[in-house]
Amino acid sequence: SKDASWPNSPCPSPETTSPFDATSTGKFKQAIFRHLTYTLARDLHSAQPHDWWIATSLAVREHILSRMISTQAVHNRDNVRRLYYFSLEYLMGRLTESNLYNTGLYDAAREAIKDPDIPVDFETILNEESDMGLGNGGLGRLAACFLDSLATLDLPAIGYGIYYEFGLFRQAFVNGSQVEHPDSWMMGGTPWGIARPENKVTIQIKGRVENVFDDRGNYRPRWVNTDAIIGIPHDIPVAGYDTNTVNFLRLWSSQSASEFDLAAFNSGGYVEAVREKAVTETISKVLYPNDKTENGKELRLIQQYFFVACSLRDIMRRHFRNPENSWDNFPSKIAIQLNDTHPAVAIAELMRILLDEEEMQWEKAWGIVTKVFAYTNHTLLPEALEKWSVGLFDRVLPRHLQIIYAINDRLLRLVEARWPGDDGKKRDCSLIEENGGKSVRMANLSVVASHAVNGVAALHTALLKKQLFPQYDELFPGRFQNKTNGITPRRWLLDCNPRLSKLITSTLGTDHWACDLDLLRGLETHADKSEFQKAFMEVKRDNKNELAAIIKADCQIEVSPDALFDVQIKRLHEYKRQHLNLLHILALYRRILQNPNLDIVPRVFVFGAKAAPGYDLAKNIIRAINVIGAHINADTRIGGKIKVAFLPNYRVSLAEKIIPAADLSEQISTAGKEASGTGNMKLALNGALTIGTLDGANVEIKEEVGDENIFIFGMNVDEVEALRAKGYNPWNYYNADEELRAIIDWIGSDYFTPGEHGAFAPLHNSLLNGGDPFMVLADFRAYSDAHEKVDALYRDKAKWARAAILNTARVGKFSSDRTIREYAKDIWSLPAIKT
Ligand code: B1H
Repeated sequence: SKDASWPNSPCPSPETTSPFDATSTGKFKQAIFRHLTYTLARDLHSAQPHDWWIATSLAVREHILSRMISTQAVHNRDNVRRLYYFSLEYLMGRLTESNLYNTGLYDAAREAIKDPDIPVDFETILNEESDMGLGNGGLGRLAACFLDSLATLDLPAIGYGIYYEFGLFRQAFVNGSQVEHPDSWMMGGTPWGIARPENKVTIQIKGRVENVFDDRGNYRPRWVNTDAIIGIPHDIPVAGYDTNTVNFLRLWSSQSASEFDLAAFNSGGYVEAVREKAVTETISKVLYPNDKTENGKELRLIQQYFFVACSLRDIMRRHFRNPENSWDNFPSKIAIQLNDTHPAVAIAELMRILLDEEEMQWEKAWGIVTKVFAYTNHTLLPEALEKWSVGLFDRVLPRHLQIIYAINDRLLRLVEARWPGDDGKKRDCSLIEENGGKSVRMANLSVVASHAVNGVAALHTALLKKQLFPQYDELFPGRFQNKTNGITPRRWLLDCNPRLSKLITSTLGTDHWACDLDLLRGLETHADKSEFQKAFMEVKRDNKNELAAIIKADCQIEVSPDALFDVQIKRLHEYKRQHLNLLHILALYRRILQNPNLDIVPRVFVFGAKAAPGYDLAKNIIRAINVIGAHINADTRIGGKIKVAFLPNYRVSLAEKIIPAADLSEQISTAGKEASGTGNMKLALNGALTIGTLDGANVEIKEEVGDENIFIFGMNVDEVEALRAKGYNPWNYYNADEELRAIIDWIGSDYFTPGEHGAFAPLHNSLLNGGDPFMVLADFRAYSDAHEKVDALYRDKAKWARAAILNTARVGKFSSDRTIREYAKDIWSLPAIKT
């Protein structure tokens, strides 16, 4: 059945313990058995590992739900200001383990499960959980980290999004090629999603707008002949770390509003009637898997509108059920953050509600809207800037299109007043793009309707102001600001790296660093002590052994923990330049073949990456890494000096295994293209050194860790632009560099795919005749030189250990707690509420 939420127990059983005295192992054990029996109807013999996972989750859920009820009771009673985070993506990963850590029940649960009656171990139980993978990459994971920090900082907040039945596809490799499988993460039920049918909402799409006289004789637009869709909320509790605050993530699933079309049904059209219903229910079926590019798909626009319309209704219901509230205090109680432009249609929807339903004057409505919304931009890549053709928009949301035109009229009057007669400025500012078929520019709408617009790293924000929106920066001075991204230290150190966490806690004499990450600076004084270096690198070695076992199981490749683990884990994109990494691997391979005695540090190149299913070049790069990697791994002539392991199905729970084991973090995007990156922060925090360009947050990581503890190479933004302006020609680099030429020719040959000519033609072509848009060839030599410095430093065990320790010690800035404090102060004006 579609609704896979675990039912709530109808009433608490008599043994239900109060949340605050049940931390003991014995009581936790009782709760597990109680749920096994009375919720799952299993006994010790029939219980499967999955049942033990659910029972364990329900045991911790009890504690979280009672805290959630009291948190929400206080927030509601005190009519507090709340943040509403609107995002089409939340990459939550697994929830049971992080909830155990955040509630302080981890040890009790682990002990409880040692009971001889429980035939499975703790790790097996936790591994039963499917990742909640309702996002593509960094943008979705950022939303998840933010939820953790919001709750931990006692900030009243609710996340809104879609309860996708299928999250990001599961990736498998067949002959080195990516194959996608559906991610049916809800199968078998999830204890973490709580259906709230009582809060269902009905919204409308499509139809047309007619103008009618209202009962006061005013000519008014009326949206008619619409299709109705029902949204059902599902709440995922979000427990803060070491605090009573429990916020929640409210995700909508769609349901058909019309019962079966009875006419069709009665005339024998049973299947047609059911199918009609199924179409409406496809809205929340599946996450679009195209990180960065999804343009022109009607279902995607309907998804966006569906969830923001449901969420705004839900916010209004909550606001107006308190008799003290009105539209006048709406902006003082409600802040909405738009996670990129994906939910930006909320701007037009709130205007529609105020103008058409509340019959408010334009200026008053616009005043409310601009006080409520703020917008985060996550990318400058032109193909990722959302545009909707006016024709499609008009078909799905005709009234909203009219409102956008009305916003645009007023905007263009403002532009005319500021720059009289300047048509260029009007073209730049307009919400409508006119070249070749009109389209709505969602980023422009978001900037114009928000009181604050932020980029996600210092460099990105500077480029946002200078390159993407210079006209708006002039028109709305002070609206743009920076909020450098962060990561939650709970999941990305405390939970995923227990060995390092233990070492840090015993060294600092406190575990408080998990909510005050700057305390890690206290490790600096230990960075030169050989005892501490030894302990730190022993942790790394143990983590590498664990990863080696996963590589063995998932890739059938043997790797040694003595090798340097060189890691690139992120979505596959040309701009992220996994192919630059591949060129370096081929260069090393060739150098060893030419000189079998070549003295290099043994390396394991670890990859994790999904490609958008329709992105052919990205898929070709995956195949090239897999096929060339397999060839290298099998070549006995090189004595195992280099190995390539591409782990399939990269996801949050796999990242939690790879990151603690990494020595080197590859952050090698073309300067100016990666807005921030967050994997770079996770890897540095866990003691990996970065090899990277001056892009995104790498710039700030370098400032924090110091130049000697990071390997920066290649062109900076100015140099990239200068080369582009001069006219970039990859052939110049190809012709001038013998080694580079040989490697690229190798890729172009059928050497690695005997009998299959042109197997890597898309990759080969993109590097040469395709013009190498991300300047891989231009940065190759600098990249290779930087790797030689990596090799040299790694040979000096003490120096490497020191640098690794200083990375961990100095990246406290990148805690999402710091990021969220800045949003709360500078954008949301949001006070914390202890409950
Ligand atoms: C980021 C996206 C993105 N930027 C469109 N933009 C999508 C755009 O499904 N879509 O249509 C999905 C995702 N994702 C990433 O955001 C940046 O590339 C990273 O550099 C950044 O760290 C991350 C979080 O800010």
